[in-house]
Amino acid sequence: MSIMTGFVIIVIEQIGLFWKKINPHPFGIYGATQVGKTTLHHQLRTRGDVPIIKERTVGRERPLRKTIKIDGDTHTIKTSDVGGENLYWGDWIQDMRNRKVKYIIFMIDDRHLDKHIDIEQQLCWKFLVDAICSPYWDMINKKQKKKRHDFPIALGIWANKFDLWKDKYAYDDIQKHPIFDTFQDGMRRLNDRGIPTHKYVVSAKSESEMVYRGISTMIEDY
Ligand SMILES: Nc1nc2c(ncn2[C@@H]2O[C@H](COP(=O)(O)OP(=O)(O)OP(=O)(O)O)[C@@H](O)[C@H]2O)c(=O)[nH]1
Ligand SMILES: [Mg+2]
Repeated sequence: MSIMTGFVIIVIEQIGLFWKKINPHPFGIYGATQVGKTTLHHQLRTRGDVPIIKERTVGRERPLRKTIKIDGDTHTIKTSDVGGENLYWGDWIQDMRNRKVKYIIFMIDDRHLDKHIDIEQQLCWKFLVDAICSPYWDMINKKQKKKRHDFPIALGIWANKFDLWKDKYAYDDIQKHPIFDTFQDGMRRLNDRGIPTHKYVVSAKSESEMVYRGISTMIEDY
């Protein structure tokens, strides 16, 4: 290989890296209150152990870039932290629409297994799946028809706080863990719409590598 060819390859690589940096992948992170969305945002910004977050997020925060590096690969993503209390669920849809979100992470924890009467996660999951699958942005009045590129590329269900529930329930294969069972129907509906889904397990508070690997898998596999 001549020096010139080597030089051209390096320049192309640098342009690729620069392009990735100025074109962050728009990620939307949603899920019921207290599942760990703000914690995940902190983990994406500062690799390490995230302090306990006491405040609940109010409304939708300004979108910010985050650069993650894993196995020599670098990805830049952009996310906006949104509250999970039910009065903010409408903000999730605004966030998807305004920022043209391409990858969605729906975070859950084990509250529905721990306390069967707590169905908050199932309710907001149904709300989100209905909104994504709807051909209209305004579902009620059947107005503002979506275009093809308005649908996300992929959705990941991320079961968070693994450190707290890993020994609580019996399972053979983590992919078939009962924590995901109740969300299966919605995943099928998304698949029927042509949106692939994946299941993932994390401890956003303490395991930065799990978080970074999950993000890079979504970008690279879909
Ligand atoms: N043990 C453990 N606790 C976690 C983990 N992730 C989040 N938490 C805790 O769960 C609580 C809620 O986390 P937040 O990040 O504030 O949750 P949120 O989804 O942003 O909540 P809203 O803003 O109300 O929607 C906090 O006390 C976190 O410290 C985890 O991986 N392990
Ligand atoms: Mg929050």
